[in-house]
Amino acid sequence: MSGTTASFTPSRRLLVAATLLVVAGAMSGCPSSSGTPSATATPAPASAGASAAGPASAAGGSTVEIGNFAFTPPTLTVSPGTSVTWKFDDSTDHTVTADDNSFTSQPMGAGQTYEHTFATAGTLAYHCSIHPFMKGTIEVK
Ligand SMILES: [Cu+2]
Repeated sequence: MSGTTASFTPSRRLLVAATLLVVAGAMSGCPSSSGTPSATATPAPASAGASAAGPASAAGGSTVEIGNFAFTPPTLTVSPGTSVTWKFDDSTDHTVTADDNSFTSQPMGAGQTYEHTFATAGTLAYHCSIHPFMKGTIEVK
């Protein structure tokens, strides 16, 4: 689904080019021009792509993934006003609950998201109220 269009392998490209040349030669019916079929016309840079550099994350927010009974990343640094989205993707429900109870989510399961905007600078620890050993931190600065 990404933009990587690895269509032709170089060898297949050459094959196609050679076939075309042969066909063209046969159609022209002129065997005299068989000096050296200059197949070097279009080198076709094989390494055009090397494009493994997809944009890591969409701008405008930050995301914490919840899976395997852990918040990832455990500490997320954002600037004031950032909306943080927690993506629940685990086999059981979790919550996102601030240690100071300034915010909390409902217990949520895989596929759900919870969002909270951090308006002011500070360090905010949070946890899962169902599994208190799950801890995370949002640093706003
Ligand atoms: Cu949990």
